[in-house]
Amino acid sequence: TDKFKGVIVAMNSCYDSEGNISTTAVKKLTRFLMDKGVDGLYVGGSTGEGLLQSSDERKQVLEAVLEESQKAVTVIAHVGTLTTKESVDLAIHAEKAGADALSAVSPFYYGYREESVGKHWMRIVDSTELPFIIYHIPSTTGFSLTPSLLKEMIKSPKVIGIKITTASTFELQQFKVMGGPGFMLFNGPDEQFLAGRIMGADAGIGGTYGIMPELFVSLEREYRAGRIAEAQQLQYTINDIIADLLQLPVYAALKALVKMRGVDCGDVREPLPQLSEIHIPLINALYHKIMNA
Ligand code: SI3
Repeated sequence: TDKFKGVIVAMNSCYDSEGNISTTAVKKLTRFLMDKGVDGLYVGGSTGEGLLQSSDERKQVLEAVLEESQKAVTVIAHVGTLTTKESVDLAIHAEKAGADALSAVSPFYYGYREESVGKHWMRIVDSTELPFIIYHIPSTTGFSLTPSLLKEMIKSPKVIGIKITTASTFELQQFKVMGGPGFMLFNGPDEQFLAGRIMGADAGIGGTYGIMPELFVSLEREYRAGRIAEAQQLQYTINDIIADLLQLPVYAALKALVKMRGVDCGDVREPLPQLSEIHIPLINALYHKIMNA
């Protein structure tokens, strides 16, 4: 449906100076992104540090986002954890709190096979009435979604799509076809947002959108209007920024830039790498690039 189209920000979580969740800052970030015209928010994913938080903290973040957004944008709750029980608990909470959809990475650490991953995901799916978006990110989980598991999962009408964070638009397109009519693909790598859209992604979910929402909102608008040359130009501008970002500890850099854009979300949680003095000049240069783009 249209609810899941366009620019969906994988938003940061916000902490206070002591490192505790700051619901005030989460709401401020939600407002900032909404004011920029994004279509949706993806809460507690990779950029959102969900896997570095307790369940209770994850619930606090999601509730703050939902309180501030008041249904004006689509909110997808990432509920992936290491245990089925905890993910189901987060899913049930997300439904009660008013999220529009669920999403989860595959369970990791023990190197699960397809059968176990499928069971885990389906237990989450069956725990609520919400639509579910598979989060396919083999680079961090070590698990790669297979066509056979996808075929199994889409037997449930609640499984509405895949968020695909791999560099292959071929894989994206193949999953799109496999899913059949109405099945949605969400582009993961922000540096190929346009490529993903052209090959069949209905939307993008990304972490760098948060520091330059204007650029992604414009890119999406140009793409929808069929102005591909303009869209490509915007993607080039974005990629010049992302290329610099990738020289830095990315998640920490995103938070530094979100702060420069007016919302202090604190530092990333350990063991994620923090910024150091040597990174500051590049961060400042990046900020200027973004503001002058
Ligand atoms: O869950 C999330 O935070 C995401 O949306 C992940 C997203 O695909 C990001 N990838 C990772 C591994 O975090 C991208 O937004 C990524 O940061 C960006 O493309 C820069 O490479």
